[in-house]
Amino acid sequence: MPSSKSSSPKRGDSSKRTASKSPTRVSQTGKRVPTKSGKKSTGSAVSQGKKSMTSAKSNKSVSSLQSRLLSAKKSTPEDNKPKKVIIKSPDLAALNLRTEDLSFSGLTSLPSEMFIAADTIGELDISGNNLRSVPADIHKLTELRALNLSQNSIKCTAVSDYSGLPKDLAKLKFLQIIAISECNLRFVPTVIFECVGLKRLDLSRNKFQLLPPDIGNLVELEHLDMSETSIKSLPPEIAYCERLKEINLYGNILEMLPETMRELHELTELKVNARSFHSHLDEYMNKLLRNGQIKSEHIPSVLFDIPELRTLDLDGTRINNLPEENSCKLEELYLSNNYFLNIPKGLRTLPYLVMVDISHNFLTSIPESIHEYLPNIRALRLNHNLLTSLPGNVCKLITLEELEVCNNKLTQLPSGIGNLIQLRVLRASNNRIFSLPDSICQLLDLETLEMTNNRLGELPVPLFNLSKLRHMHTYSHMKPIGLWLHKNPITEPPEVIWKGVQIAPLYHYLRRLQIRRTENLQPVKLIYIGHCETGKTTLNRTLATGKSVLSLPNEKELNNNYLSAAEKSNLMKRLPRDALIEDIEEPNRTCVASILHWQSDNAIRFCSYDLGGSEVYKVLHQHFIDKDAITLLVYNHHKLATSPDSYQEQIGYWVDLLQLHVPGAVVKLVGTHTDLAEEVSSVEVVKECVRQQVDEHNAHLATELLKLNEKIAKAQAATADTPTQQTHNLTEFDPMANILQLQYQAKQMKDLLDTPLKVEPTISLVSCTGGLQGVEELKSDIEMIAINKELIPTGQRYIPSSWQRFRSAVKKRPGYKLSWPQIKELGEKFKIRGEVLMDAVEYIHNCGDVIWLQMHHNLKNTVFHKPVRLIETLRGIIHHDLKHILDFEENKSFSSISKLSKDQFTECKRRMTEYGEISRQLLLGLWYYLPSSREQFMDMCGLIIDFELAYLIPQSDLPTSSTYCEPLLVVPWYVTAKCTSLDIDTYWNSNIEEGSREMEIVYVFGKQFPEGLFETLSTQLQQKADLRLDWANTIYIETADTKILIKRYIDSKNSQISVSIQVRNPGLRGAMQHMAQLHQTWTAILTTIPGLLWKILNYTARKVHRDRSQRLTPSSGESMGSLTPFREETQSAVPTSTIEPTACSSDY
Ligand SMILES: Nc1nc2c(ncn2[C@@H]2O[C@H](COP(=O)(O)OP(=O)(O)OP(=O)(O)O)[C@@H](O)[C@H]2O)c(=O)[nH]1
Ligand SMILES: [Mg+2]
Repeated sequence: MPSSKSSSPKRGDSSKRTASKSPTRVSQTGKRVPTKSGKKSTGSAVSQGKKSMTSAKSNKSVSSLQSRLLSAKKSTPEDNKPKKVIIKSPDLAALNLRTEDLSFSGLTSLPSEMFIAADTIGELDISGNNLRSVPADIHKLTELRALNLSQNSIKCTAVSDYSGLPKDLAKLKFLQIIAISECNLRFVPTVIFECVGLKRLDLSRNKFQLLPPDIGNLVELEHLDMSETSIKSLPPEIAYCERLKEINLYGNILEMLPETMRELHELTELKVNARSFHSHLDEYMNKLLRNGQIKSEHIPSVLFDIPELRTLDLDGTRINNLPEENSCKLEELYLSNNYFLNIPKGLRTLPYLVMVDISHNFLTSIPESIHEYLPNIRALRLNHNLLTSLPGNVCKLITLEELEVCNNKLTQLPSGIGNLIQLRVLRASNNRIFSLPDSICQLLDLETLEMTNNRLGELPVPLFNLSKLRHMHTYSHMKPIGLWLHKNPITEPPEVIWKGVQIAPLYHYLRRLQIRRTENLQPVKLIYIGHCETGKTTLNRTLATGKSVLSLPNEKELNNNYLSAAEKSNLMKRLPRDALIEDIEEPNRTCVASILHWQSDNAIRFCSYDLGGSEVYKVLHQHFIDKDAITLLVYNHHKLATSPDSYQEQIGYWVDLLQLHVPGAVVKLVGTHTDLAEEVSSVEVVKECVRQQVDEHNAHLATELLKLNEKIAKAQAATADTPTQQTHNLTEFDPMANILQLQYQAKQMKDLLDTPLKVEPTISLVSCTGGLQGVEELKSDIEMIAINKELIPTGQRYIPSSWQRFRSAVKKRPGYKLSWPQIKELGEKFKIRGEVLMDAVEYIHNCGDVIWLQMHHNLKNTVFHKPVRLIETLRGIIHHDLKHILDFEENKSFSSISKLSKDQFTECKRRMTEYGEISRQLLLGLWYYLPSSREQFMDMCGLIIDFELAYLIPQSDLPTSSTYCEPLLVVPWYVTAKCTSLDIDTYWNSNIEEGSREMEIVYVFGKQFPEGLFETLSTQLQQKADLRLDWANTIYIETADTKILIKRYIDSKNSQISVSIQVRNPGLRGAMQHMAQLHQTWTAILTTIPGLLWKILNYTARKVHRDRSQRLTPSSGESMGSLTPFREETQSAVPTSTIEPTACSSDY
C-alpha cells in the first residue's frame, strides 16, 4: 500500500523562513489523564454521536467568528445568498483597527479609495467578487491581520506565479489569516508560502492536486484547510508546521499520509475521510479481509502515532485490525461498519478512550478482560454484531454512561449490571433477552432503557426506583428515550399498563405490586415534627383523606381552647370515613399532639402522631419521637425560600433534636406551602444544608471520640503508674478521672457514629391547597419507606396471632395506663412472658397503639394504652395558649370548678407565670375537662411528676381556703424570675462558715442542649431540699448543713452551654458526698439522651475564707450569658481534685 517513507522532510524555500527548526521527535512525558474538560468534550460526543469528524463533515463544527469568515463558502444548501462575513477579531477592537468589507460587491479591481487610511484596516474581506488579482498596493495595509479572497478568480498558472497575488503581500508582517477558498486555483499562489506569520490558511475547494513542500515555511500555522482540493497526500514537510492544531482534508481521496505527521505534537484535529484509504482494495482483497484471512494494513499507521489526536473515525474503512502498539491519546474511536471479528487488542494501548463504537462488525464475543482494555470508557457501542452473551466483567466498566448492544443475539444481560451506577443509557433492543436482572433497578441514573423486540415476560418490580426514566416509547432528536418495551411478550404488568407513553401508571402499578407482595406488613407509625404552623396537621389530614383539608386559618382561631360542637362535627365531615379520629383538637395549632389512624390506597396502615410545633411543646417531643417510626420533618418551603435565616428554626433545630434523641431514625423532609413558593429550585440548597449539618455533626463526633480515647489512654496510664499507694481520699470521687464514665461516653460516641440519621435523599415539596401538588408522590414515597426493610426493619416481621389478641386486649383495658404487673398479668393470658412480652409490647408501641417509654427511668414500667388520655393530661400543664386559658372571664372553670375568686385567681396566676407554682385549685381548673376525683387528680399529678415536668410540694390538709394559692406542683419551665446578684449575695455569699469546703463541677455541652434538661434536673432535686429557691436558670438549695447552687449559662466566648454545680459543706467529706450524689443524679439524666455530648470542664475543691468569698459573686444579675467567674482548669495531665494543700492536711 502506498505510504510515505520519508521521515526527514525537504525544506521549502528556506531562505524566507523566519524559523527553521527541524522536526525532531519530542518525547511526550507528561501524561494526560482525561480531565473535566476532556469529559465535557466527550459528553457531547457521547450524546450527539460523532464529534468533530461527523460534525465537520456537515460543515457545522467551525465555531469562532473568525473561523466562520474563513469558511465562508456557501456550504449549507439552504444558504444560497452571498455570505455577508462579519469580522470581529478581538485584536481589532483593542488595536483600534477596522474591517473593510467589500464582499460580494461585483468588484473586478480594488477601488483606490480603499487605500485611504489603509493603516487602519485590520481585516479585508473581498470575497465573492470577480477579482483576478490583488494590486501591489496591498502592502499599504500595514496593519492587516486577516484577508478573505475566497470566491474570486485569482490568477496563478504556475509555481512561482505572482501575477494574482503580488510579492508585496509578504510584507504584511501582521497578516495571520488568509482565506482563498473556491478560487478555481491549480497552484497555490507562491506568495502565500512567504507569509510566514500565517496562523490560519484556508485553501479549500480548489484544484491543486498537490500541496507543495513550501507549506513547511509556515511554521506559525495552526489551522490548515485543504478540504476538497483533490490532493492525495500531504508533503512530509508539513511536519515543519509544528504548531498545527487542525488539518482539514475532507473531500479528498487520500492514498497516504506522511510518516512525519507523528511529529505534529499539537495536532488534535485531523479531519480526514479515512474511507478513501481503501479505494485501491479490489474485491478479492476485500473478501479476504472480510473473512479475516488477512490483516488490514491500508490505514496509515501514523494516524495512531499523532500524539495529541483525540478523535479518529475509521467507520466503514474495511479494516479488521488495529496496530497493537499505539502512542496517541485517542479519546474517541469509531470502528463501526468494518470487519472486526474480535475486539482489537490495540485498544489496550489506548487507555484514554472514553468512547468506542464497534457497531456493525462481526463480533461473536467480548473478552473476559474487557475491563482491562477500557479503564476510562464512558460510551461503548456494540450494536449489530453477533454477540450471544456479555461477559460479567462488562460490569466492571464502572465509568460507563452509555452501553449499546442492540441487534445482537443476547439472551440476558449480566446479573451484575447494577454495578454500572453511572449508566444513563442502556440500549439492548432486538435481542432475545427473556428477563431483566433485578440489579438493573439499582441504576438510579438510568434515563433510557431500550428493550424493544426482546422476549421479556415480566418486569422486575423495583423498576419504579429508576426515577430518571421519565418517559416511555418516546423520541428525542430522533432517538428513542426513556423506557422502550414494545414487541415483548410481557404479561405482568398487563399490556394496558406498559404500552403507553406515560411511565407514571406503570410505576404506580409496580409500586402497588411491590406492596402487595410484601408479607407481614405491620402498621407504621408516622411522626410529624417541625416548627409551628408549617402545615403538619394539614398535611397529615390531606395524606389521610387525599383531599385538601387545610386546618382552619388563623382568623378563625377561637379564644376558647377547644372546638365547639359545630366545628367539631364540621371537621369530622371533612375527614375520611375510614379514618379513625382519636383526637380532634383546637382548630389551628396542635396542642401537644394528635393521633390519627388511616390507611393508604395500597392498604398500608398508618398511625400518625402529629406533634404540636409550638415552642412550649419542645420539652415533650423527646417522649413522642421514635427511632422505629418514619419521621416527617415538615417545613414551610415558601418561608424558607424567602427567608433563608429561618433554616435553624425550621429544619436545623429538628435535625439536632433527632440526632440527640433518636439517632439512626428515618427522616423524610417535606416542604409545604409550595403553592406560595415561586422558587422551588432552592430545594437543592435545602438538601445541601441538611447534608452539611449531618456531616458536620458526624465529623464533630469523630474528633470528640479521638480526644476521648486519648483521655482514656492517659487516665489508664496514670492509674497504672500510681496504683494502690495513691490512697489519697480525694480520689474517692473524681469525676474527671472516672475511666468507666469516659469509656461509657466513648462507646456512646462510637454507637452514634455507627447510626447516623437516615435522611431520605429527596425532599418532597407539597401544597395542601386545591391542586395538592406533590401529595400523591409524597404518599407513595412514604409507602416505599414503609416497605423498605433496611429502613424499617421491624415493619415486616411475622406477628403471632397471640400477639394480635394480646394487642386488642390491651387496648380494651379500662383506664389509660397499665403498670408492668398488669401487663404481665394480661400477657400471661396469652402465654406471652419474659422477653417475649417486652417484644410484644414494643410491637404494639411501634404500631402506635400504645406509648411505652421503655428507656425512661420513671416510666419504663408504665404502658399508656390510651395515648390520647395521656396527651390530654399533659395539655393541662403544658399548653401553647396559657394566656387564653388563664383568663378568669373567659374560662369559667376557675370560678365554677376551682372555686377561686377573681383576686385569688390573679394571685394564683402570678405565682404560676412567675415561679411555676400551681396550686391545687388552679390545677382543678386547668384540668376541668378530665375526671377529677381526688384519687384521679393525685394520679394525674403523679404522672406529671413521673414525666419530670414538675415537682411536688407536700401538703398536709388539702384543700383549705387558706391554701388557695399554696403550690402543689412547681413547673420549672414556667419560672420566669431572674436571679440577681443581690439574690446570690443573700443566699449564697452570706453566712459563710470560715474554713468550710466548697466543690464545684462545670459541665459543658455543645450547642445542642436538649430542651428541658436543666428543668428535669430541677425536678429531681426536690428530694434533696429542705429549702429551695428557683429562678430561671438558677437553683439554690439548702439542707441541714449543705448549700447547693446550680446554674446554667452560655459561655459568651464559644457560645457553649455550661451547667455548674456548687456544693458547700463545713467538711470536705460532706461536700464530696453531696457532690458525688448530685453528679450521679445529673449524669443519670444526661445518659438518657443517646446523642448528647458533654464533658466536665472543671472540677475544683477549695476552702472558703470569708475574705475570698466575694469572688463567687456573679458579675451581673443575668444568669444566662454572663456568669463566667470560674477559673480555668489548671490540673496536669491526670485530672484530680484541686484543693488547697493546707485544707488537705487539716481534714485528712
Ligand atoms: N397556602 C397553604 N397553606 C397551608 C398549607 N398547609 C397548611 N397551610 C395553612 O397553614 C396554617 C398552619 O397549618 P397547620 O397544619 O395547622 O400547621 P401545623 O404545623 O400543624 O402547626 P402546629 O400545630 O402549630 O405545629 C393553616 O392556616 C393552614 O391552613 C399549604 O400547603 N399551602
Ligand atoms: Mg398542627
